Amino acid sequence: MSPWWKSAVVYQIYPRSFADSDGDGIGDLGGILHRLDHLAALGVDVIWLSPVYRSPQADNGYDISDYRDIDPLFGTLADIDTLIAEVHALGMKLVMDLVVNHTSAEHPWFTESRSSPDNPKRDWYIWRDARDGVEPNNWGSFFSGPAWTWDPGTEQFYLHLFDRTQPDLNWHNPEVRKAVQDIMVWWLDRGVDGFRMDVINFISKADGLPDARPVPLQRHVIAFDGFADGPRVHDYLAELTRTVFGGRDGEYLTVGEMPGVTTEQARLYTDPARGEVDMVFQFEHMAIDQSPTDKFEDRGLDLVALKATMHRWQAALADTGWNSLYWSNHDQPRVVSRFGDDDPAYWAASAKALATVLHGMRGTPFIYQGEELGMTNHPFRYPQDYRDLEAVNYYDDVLARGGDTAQALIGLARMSRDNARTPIQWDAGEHAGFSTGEPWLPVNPNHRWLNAEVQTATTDSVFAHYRALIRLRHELPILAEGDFTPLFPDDPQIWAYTRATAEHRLLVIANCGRDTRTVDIGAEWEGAQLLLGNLPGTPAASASLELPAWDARIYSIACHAAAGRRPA
Ligand code: TEU
Repeated sequence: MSPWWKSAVVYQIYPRSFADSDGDGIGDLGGILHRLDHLAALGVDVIWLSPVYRSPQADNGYDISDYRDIDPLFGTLADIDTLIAEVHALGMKLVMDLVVNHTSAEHPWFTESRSSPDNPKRDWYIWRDARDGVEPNNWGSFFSGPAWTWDPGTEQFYLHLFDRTQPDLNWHNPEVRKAVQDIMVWWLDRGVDGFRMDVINFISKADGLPDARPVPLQRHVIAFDGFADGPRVHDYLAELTRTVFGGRDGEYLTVGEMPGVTTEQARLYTDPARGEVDMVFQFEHMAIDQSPTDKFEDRGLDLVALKATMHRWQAALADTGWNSLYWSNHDQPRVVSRFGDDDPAYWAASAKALATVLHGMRGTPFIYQGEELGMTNHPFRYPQDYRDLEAVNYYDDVLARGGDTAQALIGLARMSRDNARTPIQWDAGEHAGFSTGEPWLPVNPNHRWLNAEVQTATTDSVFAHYRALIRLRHELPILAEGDFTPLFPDDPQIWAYTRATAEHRLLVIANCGRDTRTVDIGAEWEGAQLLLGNLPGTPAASASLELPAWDARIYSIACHAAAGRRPA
């Protein structure tokens, strides 16, 4: 029997920006509890909660100082118990974010580790001597500068792939692995239904921590070849699954967030026979409009390339393994502004068209909070508008090396993670119904017309379209199981593919642009039933379709011939 998560839809909550119950301008568990009806109405199966553990919040909770407590910003352990119970009562599941490639520098493990070279926890992190008076290798941090920070007290460098406040754990040490297992079991005992595992393909670093291939004009290099999919990562994940779930892993969901993962590696990670993770969250399609050496340098969207990468992943995991499908998360700009068209004339149709092509694919769809409303990028303008440490460090870095700050601001406005983190737009009122206090990041001014209250009361809203797509996934096994075949791969504006089982065929087709297009889909689709369209008055299929701007459709035909061939 197929695992339950193959026909499930996951919804990601970024708690800081979802809903605030106590008026401090920061979202919290009480706020989530209060808004669970929104998720029940949408029809999602699983909630993935971004980190709510105790944390200094340098990276908004991705820097954890106590894995067994809730940050007072968000509430208490009693609140999470209530949330787990309420989510279950509504028939949904709750998956926690597990951030264990690194801890916060304020975690007691690290305080001990840095206290002296012979502290028993010294080896829980990655410490090295200086090389010729500088960092031990040329690795750079994802958040600008070197991936090493000097500790004057013990006169060694420690490794941090992310911020200096996020030291990397040494997974080579069995005590570290045991400590992580214990944390996971502790949360399963509390009733959670699985984990989204942050940068989990980074936990095994290359032996000897070799220099990365140099990049011209860059002193520090993001060294994917040095830490992604390293030598022991598969062993560590298999060990984790074995020890934590003890054969009951089918009941739970594990999602490995894996930047830089290749399709070949993803097949290994998600091969059920190997018992590592259920699905990977990969990033190839998120890099399509970015320069390889600077994510804020916009290359523009090449739709043919975007389709090609998504289709390659569909093919690569067709027989073994499983894809997760997503357009956005808390680290990416809003998809309707990025790959769609947020001009008011095209905004709704393009949000629905993008949703349609994603949710028609094989894999488990993830919806990031606000995406179901078609929330857009924020009109950020000035350096001081940003809260995210990645954006702040990037700007400071450009400034320090005398770079083009005007260009940097254009890049940040398009790509900054803060675009995804503005408060959810619940209604047209003050602070968009997110909080009674001043929100930690400003509300998008378009909440006057773009908000949940309007959309849940409207039958042709972006929200209603997402709800319809989720319902289709629950009702039609073909969406989970059917084969995937791309059509018109070289067309720069039409995104189309078929899904097929022996009994049933679907055609998913979208015009990803403003110009009307006529597309010849062939006589076999003549008269096919329209399952879902995003514009009013969409007809049944004909051999040739006329698709206005951002028109998206799903057509269905039952294959009687195939059914007739079945043995009696
Ligand atoms: O992100 C991992 C990651 O590599 C990226 O998505 C990253 O945030 C981006 O490329 C930076 O340019 C995860 C979390 O999702 C992210 O929020 C955390 O900041 C990061 O790990 C560290 O825990």
